[in-house]
Amino acid sequence: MLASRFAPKREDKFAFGIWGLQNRGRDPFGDQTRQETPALKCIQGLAERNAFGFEFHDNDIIPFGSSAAQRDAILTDLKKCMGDWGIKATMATTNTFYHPVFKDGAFTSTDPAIRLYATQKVLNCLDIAAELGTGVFVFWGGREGVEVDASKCPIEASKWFRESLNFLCEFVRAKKYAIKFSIEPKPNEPRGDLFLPTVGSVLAFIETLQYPEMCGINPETAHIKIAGLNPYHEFAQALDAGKLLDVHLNGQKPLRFDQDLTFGSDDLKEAFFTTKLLQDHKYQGTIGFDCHPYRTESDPWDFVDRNMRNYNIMKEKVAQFNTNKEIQGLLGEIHGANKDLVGLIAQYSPQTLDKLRNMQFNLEALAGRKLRYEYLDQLLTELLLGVL
Ligand code: GCO
Ligand code: MN
Repeated sequence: MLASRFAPKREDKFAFGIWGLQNRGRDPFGDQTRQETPALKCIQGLAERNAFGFEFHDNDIIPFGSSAAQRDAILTDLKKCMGDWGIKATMATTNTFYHPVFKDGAFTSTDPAIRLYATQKVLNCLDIAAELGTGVFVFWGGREGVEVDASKCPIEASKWFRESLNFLCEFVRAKKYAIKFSIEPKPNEPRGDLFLPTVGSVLAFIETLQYPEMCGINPETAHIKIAGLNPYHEFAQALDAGKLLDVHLNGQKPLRFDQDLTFGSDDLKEAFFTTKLLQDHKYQGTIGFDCHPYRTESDPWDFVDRNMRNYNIMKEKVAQFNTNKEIQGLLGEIHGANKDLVGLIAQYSPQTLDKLRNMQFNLEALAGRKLRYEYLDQLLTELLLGVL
């Protein structure tokens, strides 16, 4: 039996992308292995399991090509379901990758009509987000990239994307929607190369926009590991910049196709440090999971439960780590060297410059310091394995 103390509570603020729950188990080599769980069933099931919210693409809830009347009827049902079950729509996004019109990009298509169509599709989805009270609006550029570099210049592609984003920011301001934009980086898949592959590239791009304060990032564990990078560090960079609007937690073996595994199912230390980062730095957003049940599953519910449990288990491990006397003692030693020098160059002045120039360093003593990292890592390993 699984221990009940890790069962999720509303105040844990967990949310799931419903597209992961709707997933029918198709892959490039095989057909669907289960029935699609309808959107309202996904949302109800999440609420029953104490998730705080759900995330959605326009077409996860409103089928492509629906009429205005169909849209309104669907939204009425959805709002009723949200009210009845007390669940929030925490993140909205536009599907600008599935329809063949987007085969060579949406905002970065070489055809201005396609760029305008994508921008219009986002406008419509922003109206839905506002109606549902959603505060974070994501841009995941699934088709914004190339296989053939001869086909378009990345600088021009950035210009096109910037133009749409600036226009959409103006729209949100004009409508007084309480919505922020969040760009989700990914290095590749489904395109050979995607534009804006990492947290750093998104941060730099945001600064070129007209309203950088309206835009942030939602990094995803899997996307970072597809690039062979460290999710703890990437999430930290977004948080440090004050730009972490949402997170997409999941699991992924490094440098492979996009696996979208359950959070904590593949790399416990990484899940621990991601959790530690969000807990220690009092991240205020929702804890979003963007992943898919194994193709072998018949329904999404064991998968939903264990993503949330794994986060809560890691939360307990983080608390143990932060209060473990031996670990904290060791960290105290590691960070305790030459404390009197801290802040010496915090403020530039001719006097501090002079001080720095004249300082004498005993390199042999500095280089000789003992760093018991093997032992520290073993303490963490034993803590995670439950034997410390
Ligand atoms: C992926 C992405 C997507 C996006 C989502 C939001 O599979 O690479 O994670 O799932 O997060 O589509 O637009
Ligand atoms: Mn994602």
